Order: sequence, then C-alpha cells, then structure tokens
Amino acid sequence: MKVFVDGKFLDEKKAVVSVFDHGLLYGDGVFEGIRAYNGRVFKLSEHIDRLFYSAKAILLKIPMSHKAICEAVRQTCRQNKLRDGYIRLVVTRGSGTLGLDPNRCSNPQVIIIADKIQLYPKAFYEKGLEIVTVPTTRNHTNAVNPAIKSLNYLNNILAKIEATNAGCVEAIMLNHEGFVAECTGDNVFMIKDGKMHTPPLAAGALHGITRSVAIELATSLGVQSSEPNLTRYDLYNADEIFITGTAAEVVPVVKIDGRQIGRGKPGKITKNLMNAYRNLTNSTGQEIL
Ligand code: PXG
Repeated sequence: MKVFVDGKFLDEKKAVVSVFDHGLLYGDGVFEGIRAYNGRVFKLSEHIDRLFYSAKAILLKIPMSHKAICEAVRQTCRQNKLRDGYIRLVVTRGSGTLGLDPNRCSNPQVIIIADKIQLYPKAFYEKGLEIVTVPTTRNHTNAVNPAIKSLNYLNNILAKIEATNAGCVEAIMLNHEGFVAECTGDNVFMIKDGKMHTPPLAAGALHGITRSVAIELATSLGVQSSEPNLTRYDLYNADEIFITGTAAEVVPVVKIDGRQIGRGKPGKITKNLMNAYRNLTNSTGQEIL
C-alpha cells in the first residue's frame, strides 16, 4: 500500500511521522473518514470542508488548498487501485518541542490512507442493533467541541469501551445536561408518528455528513424532520431508531438499555432510508478515474 505523507507517496512501512509530532504527543490535529464506492469518492468536497472547519477551530493552518487535498485523495485511491474502500485523512500539528505550545511546531503533516473497508456484519442491518447509554458524558461544547473532528478521541473511546463491556458495538452518549448527543462514531435518529428527529448539533454532536444526507433523503421521501433536544425517554418510546455514519452507513437499532424499540425489528422508514442511501452512494461522488 502507498500512503500519502507530506506531499509524497510512501510505502506503508516507510509511512511514518516524528515521535515529536504534537498529533502523537497531544492528540493535536484533525481527521476525516471518507468512503469510496464504485470508483467515486462520496461527498468528498463536504468532507474536506469539514476538515477545514475542524482545523480552523483549533487554529491549525492546513498546508494545502481544498482543491489540492481533493485531488490528493483521488490520487491516493488511484495509487492503490482502490475503487471501493475507506479513506483516512489526518492533519497533525507537526513536530515541535516537549511542551504544549503549538507555535513551536513546524511542518503540519497531511496523511492520506486509502484502504479496504471492514464492513459491519450483514446481521446488523437485517436484524438491527442493541445499544446502551454509557456513563461517560459527551464533551462540553466549551471544552473540546464535539463538532471538531480532532485526533483527541478519548471521550469517544471511553464510551466505546463502556459499550463493548456491555456487549454492544455502539453507545448512546448524553451531554452534561442529560440530553442525547450522539454515538461514539455515529449520529442517532428516531422516528415517532411518521416524523424524524435527531439531536441538534449544539447538544454535542459531530456535523455528520451521513446525518445531513439522511435529513435530505427523508425530505425527498416525504418524511418531515426536526432537531429537538431528546432524552432517553424519547428514544425508548420511539417507533424506530437508526444510527448514521460514513463507516456504518444507516443501521437500524432495535433495543436501547433493554427497552425494545417499536416492534423490535428494523422499521419501514429506516429501511427506506437504507435503500435510498445505498442508491445515492452507488451513483454519486467525485470520480477517482
Ligand atoms: N459522530 C462521531 C463522533 C463521528 O466520529 C460521526 C458521528 C458520523 O459522521 P459522518 O460524517 O461519518 O456521517 C462520526 C464519524 C471509524 C469511523 O473508523 C468513524 C467515523 C467515520 C468513519 C469511520 O469508526 N466517524
């Protein structure tokens, strides 16, 4: 595999960054997770927009233009003959001294890995997931804002460990006020009486690309959506629940904290959205060529 590092394509064994890089020392950097389907990169421009927004929020100047990064992503796919897969884009603060000061860092590193994707088992999509609420609270938006897709994912990792310990693959994270925020690597949606609801971004959620697509697709299917604050009670009494993310796509949820959701199987609107999402990912995106 060839990995893009700092403007060059390196063999995977030689694709390394300095141990003095603040990305490693402090989790000081940003990233994106992107998918390619059928020789096209899905929502590439939107992912790179978000990368720049994350970088701006942490005062990190990305040493490439939006256009150059889009091109480098496609080039990395070409180098690896990848038509379907997962692209991990990372920008670190670069190497500096053993102190926090980011001003002592030079050479922010742009890293692009294009690899095959480990898909979730089919059963997740056919039968639906059981998930749990976990004790770790979502970061306060005035701390490391969850809208920033930063390299500092410990808050999410702790929640993921708690979910795994409970025998689940995803977790519902609540914010400091007790409202539903999102999952560890996915956004969450509920359907009640034919309407769709998802937590507002201010509750402490990532501005998910799949989340935006789900809202657009729902509209095109005639399903109204809104973004109210939601509690666990609202989720427990939903007719349908599903989670969205680049890796997971759209996955039905049939049980939360031991409460069966709806009829305990993937709901109709969820299934319609799963189909619509599949059609969109297979027919749109920036061509790799
Ligand atoms: N919330 C969080 C905290 C995320 O990290 C999402 C929601 C969904 O956003 P998108 O834009 O993907 O719809 C994410 C994205 C992985 C992996 O390896 C995680 C994400 C994306 C791709 C891969 O677990 N998280």
